[in-house]
Amino acid sequence: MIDQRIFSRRRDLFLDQLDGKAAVIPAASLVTHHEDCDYPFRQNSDFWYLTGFDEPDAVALFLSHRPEGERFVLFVLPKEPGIEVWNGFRWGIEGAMNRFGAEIAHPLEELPNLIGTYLKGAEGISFRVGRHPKVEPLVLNFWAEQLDKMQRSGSAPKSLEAPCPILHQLRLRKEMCELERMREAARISAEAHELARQMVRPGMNERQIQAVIEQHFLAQGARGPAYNSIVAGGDNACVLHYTSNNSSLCDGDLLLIDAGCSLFDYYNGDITRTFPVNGCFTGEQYALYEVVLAAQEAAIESVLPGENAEIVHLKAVRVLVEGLVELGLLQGNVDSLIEQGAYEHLYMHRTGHWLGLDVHDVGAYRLGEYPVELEPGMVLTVEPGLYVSDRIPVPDGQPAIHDRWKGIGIRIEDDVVVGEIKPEILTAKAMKSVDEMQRK
Ligand SMILES: [Mn+2]
Repeated sequence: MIDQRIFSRRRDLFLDQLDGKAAVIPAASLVTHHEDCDYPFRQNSDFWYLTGFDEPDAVALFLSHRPEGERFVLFVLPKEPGIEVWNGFRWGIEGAMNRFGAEIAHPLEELPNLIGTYLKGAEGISFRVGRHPKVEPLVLNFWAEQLDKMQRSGSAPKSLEAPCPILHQLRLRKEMCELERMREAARISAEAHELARQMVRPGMNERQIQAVIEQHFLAQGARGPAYNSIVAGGDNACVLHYTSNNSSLCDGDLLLIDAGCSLFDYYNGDITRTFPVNGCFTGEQYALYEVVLAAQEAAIESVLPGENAEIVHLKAVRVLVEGLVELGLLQGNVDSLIEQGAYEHLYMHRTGHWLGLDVHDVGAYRLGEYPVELEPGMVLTVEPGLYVSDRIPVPDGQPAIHDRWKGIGIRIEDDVVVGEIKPEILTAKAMKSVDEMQRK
């Protein structure tokens, strides 16, 4: 787990950059699944990043305008044995201070009364509007009152700004301890993919494979799946967010699995592998698999300092389009096919995303006109694919697709750290070579 000193250092960095402003960062709330039942609790990643506190409804204040010793204030659900006997342990006020380093802590119900006292004197307020319906009116009312009084008081917060640019810039570059946790999430996720591939046989249901994968996550001490696992046989793999996972696996089809675990401190793995259900590629499957694998390997090679996510994407697209032209699934000049997007009926998504506390992690891909340069310690997924189905019409001028190609969906995804000299593939323990994907 991440040491408390790490959270404390992050708070110092955040407070430094707030520069006279006050930030209000709320925790997540429980979400109702159906009457009387909640979804498993999932902490807000910004709140977690700064506090390591895993309870719902708390609110953290970061007060860079206040003297030392009064800059990190937590409002938490108080200890209440009568409620804890139903819903479990709470750290309460004492725990918030002694265990989580809050300099001051209060019961949550005092937030409406006290928020003004703490925010007063701040030059601006840093708060994400539109996301926290219970806390937002408190922040806005305070600001409105201060503005009303400003003529006489002479001061009021001058701006309301989003905390995201500061926080997400910090979160984009992973610390050593974060990379350690991501290696662990990747290890468990990769092992689960290996287990799944070894046991798949024609006639099994997709759910049985999902169970094997998710059982391994839990048995290895992960919190659970990082996102809804995709276990998609045959044509189901051409539905990018297929999660019903309830079809029978057919002899002769491919199986695409996109699954990764989330650890208790919310670091995530995100892996996709595709292989034949019966252990043997058909000619068409083999040909397309080789193209996707070549595209993925070429793209991973460019996960280096100074490159950017756009370059990684274009590397993959070029290899995919070249391969598709060679196979007769596209026709024309490679450069103009890329320029026109004439491949998008076969490859309709981007090649990757940042990975961290959120699976689609925060951090800008572009700043204005310019793509963000990759730096050591950034982590992104590299996940090209090809999806051959009737869902998207073939664009004018491109060849009709013969039935023998249809129902093939392939994606190969690894989690990659931008390395000084070469990329570090966190998920390398999940096999992907053509030979490894086949059963002898
Ligand atoms: Mn992904």
